[in-house]
Amino acid sequence: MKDIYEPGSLTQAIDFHLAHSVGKTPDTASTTDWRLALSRAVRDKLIAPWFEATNRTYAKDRKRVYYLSMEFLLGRILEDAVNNLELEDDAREALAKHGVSFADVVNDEPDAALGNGGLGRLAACFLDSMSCLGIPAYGYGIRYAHGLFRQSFDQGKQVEMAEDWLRHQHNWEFERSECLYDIGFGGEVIETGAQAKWSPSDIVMAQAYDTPVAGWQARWTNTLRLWSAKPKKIFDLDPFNRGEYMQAAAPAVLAETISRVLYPDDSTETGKALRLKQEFFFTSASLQDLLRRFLTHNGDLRALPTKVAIQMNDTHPAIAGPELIRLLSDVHGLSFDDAFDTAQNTLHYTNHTLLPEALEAWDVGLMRSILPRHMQLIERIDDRLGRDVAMSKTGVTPRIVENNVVNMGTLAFTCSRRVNGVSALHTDLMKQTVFSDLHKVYPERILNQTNGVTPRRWLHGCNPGLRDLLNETIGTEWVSDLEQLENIAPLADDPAFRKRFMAIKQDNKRRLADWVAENMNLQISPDAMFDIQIKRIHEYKRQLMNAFETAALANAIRREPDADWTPRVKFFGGKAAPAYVDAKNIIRLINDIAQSINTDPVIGDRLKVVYPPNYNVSLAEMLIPAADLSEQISTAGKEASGTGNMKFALNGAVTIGTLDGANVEICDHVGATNIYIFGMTAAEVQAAREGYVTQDYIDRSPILNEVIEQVRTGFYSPGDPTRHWPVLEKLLRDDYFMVAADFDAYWDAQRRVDGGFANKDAWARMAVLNTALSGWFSSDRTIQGYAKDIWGIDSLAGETE
Ligand code: 26Y
Repeated sequence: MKDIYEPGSLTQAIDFHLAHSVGKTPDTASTTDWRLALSRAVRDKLIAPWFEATNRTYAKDRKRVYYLSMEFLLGRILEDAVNNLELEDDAREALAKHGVSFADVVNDEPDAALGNGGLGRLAACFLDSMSCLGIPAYGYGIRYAHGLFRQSFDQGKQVEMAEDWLRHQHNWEFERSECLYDIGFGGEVIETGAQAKWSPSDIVMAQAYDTPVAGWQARWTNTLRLWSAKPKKIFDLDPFNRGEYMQAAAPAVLAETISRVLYPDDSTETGKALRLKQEFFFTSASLQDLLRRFLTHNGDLRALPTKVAIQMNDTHPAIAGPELIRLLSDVHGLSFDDAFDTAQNTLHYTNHTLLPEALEAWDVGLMRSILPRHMQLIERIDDRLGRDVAMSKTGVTPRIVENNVVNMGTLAFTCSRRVNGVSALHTDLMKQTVFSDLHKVYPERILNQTNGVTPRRWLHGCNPGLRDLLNETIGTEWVSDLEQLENIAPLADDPAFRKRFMAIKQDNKRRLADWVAENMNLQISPDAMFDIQIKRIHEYKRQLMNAFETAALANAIRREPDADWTPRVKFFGGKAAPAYVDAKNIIRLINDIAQSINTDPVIGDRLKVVYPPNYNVSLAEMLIPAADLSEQISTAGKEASGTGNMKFALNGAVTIGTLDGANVEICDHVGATNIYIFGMTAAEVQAAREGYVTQDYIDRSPILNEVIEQVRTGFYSPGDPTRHWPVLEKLLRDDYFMVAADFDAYWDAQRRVDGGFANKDAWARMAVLNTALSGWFSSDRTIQGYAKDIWGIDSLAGETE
């Protein structure tokens, strides 16, 4: 591993790869060519630690973690690898010799956007942490040809375009053409005595592509194994020879459809059969693969739980329960009961949402037609659940199959040894709501693991200014032991330190302002407060409440332009699921409000609204370090955890938020005086549902009422006055997420924020304390919790060299 740190070697490696891997000379190389050459050079340095990690895992026969996830929202890989290997200075220097900018090269890389939002990004942070901690692990997912759609705005309306991250050579992965598994669909079950055999009518092949995931300083390197769908039969020559070219190509096209696109869907329902096929496709391939690996060193499959822990990232891989039971019993000959016990002791399930529309449920008919054997096994699992329920004498009646649908949450729960929520509040609500019956039957099963974020990408990588200040002040250990940030807490009272801390914030803001000027043709002042809400657009996240507050603030400024305003720039960023009409209407309204405010000379620099299109991981890396205020304003009880909230706090932004998800724990850690909490609690939200009338709340709030009237009369859509009526219609008919009820509390909290920001010293103190006291939100801490409480696994500690 020594070679990694040898200065100078990178220069030669880049030059070598530019010639030998890319086939270019320095004078003809484009930015992309340089990126490919640098990527190869950096990738080479991961290989030795990667092999070594594998060898050590085999040598010690260590237990492995398999993280099954439909989504891995990695973002850019090159810069992250450079950071983890601490090669930035070398890379910068090596490229500079050719007059090439390191920033241009890393920014040339398209994001690997194999995910929609929080759940997918969490999976990526977990991979990073498992490598950092030396936990032997595989991430298993789908190698989508097209990741999350690209978003643009046409007159304020969201337009979606196919994303194409693999168009240029993607040289982080290794294609494993020999690592192939058959994945069946449809057909019938042939039963002979007690033996059942599934005979599928269609077979698609899953082929592996491996990406090494290097941990901090390449102490350990794991693998992300993504499956790509390939046809069983490459090509049908007969129809081709008859000139029926389309027909000849059709079977291959159909097979490849399975890994073609990521469902651009955060919580609504879509093209059912294909999604179910995707879920089974990657789950089955992953299970076949891990069983093969287990069997190379072990004989008795009943010992599987001692060497393997499988984590199901939400219910998307929940078919793992019946599929593992099928493989263990139908294929490897265990009895059903042994297979069930083995599977259950191996599998664990994380729940990420309580929203009913995001809880997966498949029609029994659909399940039976695509996975007939699994449907039979699901019924047997349901019988076992029924027996446990009866034994428990709890009087509850949870079932997996109910009203002709398979409830995947109940299936996942029943097949798992441990089930976890993603924040303390969310876990409590799981026990009280969706899983209350199952919790009574299995009171030991649910536990909490509050989410976290990787400090490598979300501080060390994205905020070099702050990184350097921290290194200088408290040393470098914080990168892999984030709670050491507490050591800067006393410096919140040191004016010189505060000054440096805020100068870094100011630099980050200036960089963002330059980007906005260049890319959005809008001038914003870095002296204004940067107030940022970035996340998927969803009614429960209440971007609408923020938009209304923005409009109300503009009204107040117009009325009294010479009052003492705290200048603000409000940033919005996020995509709406293409089929989620109400969310898309909100995007258009925000863009119209932005247009109206940004062109109003009376408002000027007191308020600006910026909504950059195509929010993604890379944009987040620029926005978060530049934030003064972090908007975390979901209806209490609806945001399972949030992880953006943690990234902001870590980078010294102050939160305005409800007592929802992990905000509750952020408040506990940073202290109630360093956060702006407002609005109803989860319990109050429940209580307010009874007899809720939106209009009553609007009538009581002159500020909100004025904005609603403006929207209604076309103030933000002159020439098309009814344009935003659907937003109002929905709000008045069904304000399920209680925008109206929380509006005044939000407005008041924002005015407190104005006052807070005006006091520069007090604000800087809060900002420093947010960074100092957010160390607990490292995904390293989260993963240590999973390792100890769920997987029963040791980290690298005590095992080095
Ligand atoms: C099945 C389909 C409809 C579906 C697809 C994706 C359902 C849900 C999802 C994604 C959910 C998700 O991203 N949930 C988020 O997970 C984060 C990580 O735990 C949380 O921080 C966040 O609060 C939660 O909304």
